[in-house]
Formats: sequence, structure tokens, C-alpha cells
Amino acid sequence: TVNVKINGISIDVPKGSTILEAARLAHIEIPTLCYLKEINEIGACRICVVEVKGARSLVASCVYPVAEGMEIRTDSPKVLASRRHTLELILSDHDRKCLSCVRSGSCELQKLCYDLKVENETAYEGERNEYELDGSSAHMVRDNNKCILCRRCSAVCEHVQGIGVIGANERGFKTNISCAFEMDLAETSCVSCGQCIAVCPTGALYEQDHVDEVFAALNDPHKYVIVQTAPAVRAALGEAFGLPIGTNVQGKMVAALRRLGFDKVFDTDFAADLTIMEEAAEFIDRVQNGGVLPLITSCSPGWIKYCEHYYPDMLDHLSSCKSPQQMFGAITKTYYANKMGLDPEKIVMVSVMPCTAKKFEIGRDDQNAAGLPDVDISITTRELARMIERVGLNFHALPDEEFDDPLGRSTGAGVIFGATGGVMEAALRTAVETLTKEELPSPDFTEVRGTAGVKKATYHVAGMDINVAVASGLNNARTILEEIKSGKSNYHFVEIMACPGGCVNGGGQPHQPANVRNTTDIKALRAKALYDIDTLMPLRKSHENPAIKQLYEEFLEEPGSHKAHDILHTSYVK
Ligand code: HC0
Repeated sequence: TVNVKINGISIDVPKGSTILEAARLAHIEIPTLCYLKEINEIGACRICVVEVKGARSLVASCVYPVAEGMEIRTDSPKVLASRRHTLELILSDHDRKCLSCVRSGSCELQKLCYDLKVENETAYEGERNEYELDGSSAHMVRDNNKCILCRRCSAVCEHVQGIGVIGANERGFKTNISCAFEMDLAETSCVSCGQCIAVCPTGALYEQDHVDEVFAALNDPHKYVIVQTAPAVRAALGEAFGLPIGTNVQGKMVAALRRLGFDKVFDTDFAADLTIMEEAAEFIDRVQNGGVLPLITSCSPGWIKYCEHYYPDMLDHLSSCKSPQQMFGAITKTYYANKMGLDPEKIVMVSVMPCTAKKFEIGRDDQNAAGLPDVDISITTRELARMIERVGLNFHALPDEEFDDPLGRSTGAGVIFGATGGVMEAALRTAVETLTKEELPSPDFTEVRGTAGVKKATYHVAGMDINVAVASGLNNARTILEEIKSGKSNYHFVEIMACPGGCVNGGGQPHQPANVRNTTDIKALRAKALYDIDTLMPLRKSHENPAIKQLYEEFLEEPGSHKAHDILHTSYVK
């Protein structure tokens, strides 16, 4: 350790710490804007400046290492004035339309201006850049009039996802974050994961907002509006209402959706169970009949787009299963509509997802089992929170309610889909029992749990070794794909999710500011909420779901049947 003095208090901190980290140990939170731990450590925004005795100027605490005997002031008038000036300069090229900004209340710039009492918004009034919005892609909008050039978005795109379709263009006053050659985002190889939105401190990046369309459907007496909610939404929606990260709000979420006026409130977890039935059958078929291995999961649309853009030669590895979101819509507009005597044309299928790529997925080809789009509107967890706020529902006071039957029934296997490794574990629970024809002593496959970016395990099943791998985050996906291509590994089954940690950390989840992201393992806390639900479920294996059994008996016949293929499977674009 080294001993330093921060604001007059002496403290021992680990050698090699930055001043920012050292101050945190002294319970002082130095504000930051550009800094994201291990992702964007560039010391560029100058908000985190502090005084170091003997240094010629203020230093950026996020990158400046401590040294023995260092005397630091984080709170001096000089420091606070400098931060205020920096904010005034940022505001001089910011549109300052905060009243109805999508990030009002969760904007990190707004909070800093408030905390530092930046009263004069026009201190450096002068020439301003004016940018057109880029709303070319299905999932997001870029509003550079609100961009503060922190580069968190381009850092996450390049360093975490390994994609790098956005970055700084031009120089000096004209510097702006955009795509190469001024292309629209839709023209690039962006995979729609939305991780850039999740890290953006302001309203410069946000999802395409479909809230008004959902309200219009709910207010249309000729429509029958059905909602499905993804596994990971229940583990994060509460954060939008101030609840601790990792609070399971399933019951209140269902109650809120009912009060918003949805005719049926169903659970994507049901379709996750259905996916497992189809994917486990596909896996067993490939193992027993010499099919292409490893089989790779296909439920994360960001991952699918990545595979299509960057690894088209590996598309034969992908499961042909549609994602649970799409399977849900397909079953709703065929089996359920028929069973209930509903006209599929009048059904509006809305999904609530932790994901922005789902907005893109609903428009993919071959996702229309009933001759209509399987899913009509996909909104993010954040958009659902906005709907709840818009109509004034007191979320905290809502009772806990249950999903509707039968498409609200699920097992523990369905809910863990939302965390990295969950699809693998759910599939193993069913595939192993199908292969061995024996009940598992325990449904837990703990080797594939946890937030590590890459996980590997081997299971001995019915006389053979089954090698599995799980990757989340596209840089990690690339590692596994390159391993497979080089022939160095012998996997049978691989799960890939586009977002680090899986859907719990999707690009559509409630925002958490950088100081929380830098100090808390958000994805681990949200994942825990899902595994806790799984543990308490009476049924924990997809093939035990009574509503799934009924669906096969009444309609689909058996996993992998011709009918199941027509309705629940798809193909990919080379
Ligand atoms: Fe997921 Fe899904 S688990 S992708 O992460 O497979 O978005 O939560 O809904 O479709 O079920 C997202 C989450 C889903 C789907 C499911 C899968």
C-alpha cells in the first residue's frame, strides 16, 4: 500500500490505484463523465480533475496513479470551478432541451450540472453544431445535439463487442461521433445490441420509442392486445422505480401490465421452455445423426446478426429455432388464436424485452407463422417503465399478480434464459433426461453459471462426453468461434449471447450511471434474481411444463415435427 492524504484525511490505499479509486476508499465519489472502468479510461472529459500538491495543473483522477505521501484535494474552490467551467463549455454545444428528454432524470450531465450548480447555461454562448438525427436503424436513434463526446459508446462497441462501427469523425469543434464515411447506422454492420445506449450518459443515444404505438393499440377497441415479458425484464424493471438492483418485480410488473389494459399478460418464459423442447430435439438429432456440431444457440438477435455479418461460414452451426420472443408470437397467432376463437389479424402481439435488437428481430424475414408478423411491437424494459409512469401507476403500491393461463406458465428453466449460461443449463436439463431416460439427481449445472465471459464444461451423458461452451459479449463470442474454426476444440453445444452477462445486461434495461456501473456487478445481481426464482419454482425443467405438454398434444405433435418446423423454425441470411 501507499499512504496518501485526501482532503486532509490520511489513508492507506493499494499501490497502483488511481486517485479516483483511492478517493472511493475514503468514501469520496469524484464525479466522472467519460470514465468507464476497463472500457474507457482515457481521462478526456476533465470532470474528474483534482488538485495534487506540487503538480503544475489539475490532474484527471481517473487515470492519475497515487504515490506515497501524495496530498490530494478533491473539493477545493479551484477544483469545483474547473468542473463548472467544463460543464459550461459542454453546454455551449448542447441543445439543452431537457424538459422532455428521454434521459431527463437519469442524465449524468443533468445531475452534474445540478450538483455543481451550473446556473448560467449560456456562459459560453456562440456557434453551435446542429446535427440531423440518425434514426435509420430499427432499434435506435442518435441525436448528436446531445452528445458530449465522452466516447463511452464507441469504446463499448469496439472493446467489449469488437465491432467498432461508431467513432469520432472530423476534428476540433466539428468532432462528432458517427459511422465511417458518414454512413447511416443502418448501412453498417451494427448488430443492434444497444450496449452503446446503455453506457451513454445523456440523451444522445436512445431506443426507437414504440410506446405511442402500444398505447394506440390498447386504445383501439377492435384490437386484442397480448403482451409477453422476457425473463430478464422482471429482474431490472424495479430499478426504474428506485428499487435495488436485482429486485424481482415479476408480480408488480404483471399487475402493471393488466392495469395498462393488455387483454392477456403472458410470459416469454413459456416460449423459452418451448425453445428448449425444439432445441434439445435438434441437438440430440445432430449428435445421433452426424449433423453439424457444435450446435450454437440462436435466441439472441444481436448474436445472429453478428454471425451473419462476421461469420457467415458458421451459419450452419446455428440452431434453426426461432427465438422465444418469435416462437411466442407464432404460437399466439396460430394455436392460441385458434383455441380461443380469435382472429389473428386482430391480435396485436407486444413484447417487453431487455433488448434493443428484438426491435430488429421482429422485422426479419420468415418470422410470420400465421402469414402475419409473429410479433408486432417490441418495447424495452425502459419503455415499459415510461408507460407505467405516463399513466400514473404507483408501481410500489401495486399488488403481486400472476400471469394469465396457459401461455403464462413456465418452469425454472425458462426464467434462467435471461442470464448467460441459462439457455445451456435449461437445454441440458431436458437433453440429458431425454438421452438417459432417467431423472437427473439435481437440475443444477453450476459450471455454466456466473458472469465470466467464457465458460466451458464437459458432462458425461449416456456413455459419451458432451463438451459445452458459453460466451457472452461479442468479443468473447469471437474467441469461441475462432477456437471452433481452428479445430482446437471439440464442442458439441455452444451458447452465445450478444450482451455481456446475457439479457439481464441487455441494451434495453434501465440505465445505471457510470459510478454504479464502475463499482457494482449489475449483471450478477440481476442474474441472481433469476436463479432465485428458478430455485423456488415447483417445476424446473422445460419438458415438465404442463402447458407445453398440452401444446404438443393438441397442436404441434412432437418436438421437431413438420408442423413445429413450419411454425417455430427459421433460416439465416448469408
Ligand atoms: Fe432474452 Fe430470450 S432470454 S433473448 O436474453 O432465448 O431479450 O430476457 O426474452 O427471445 O426467453 C432477451 C431475455 C428473451 C428471447 C427468452 C431467449
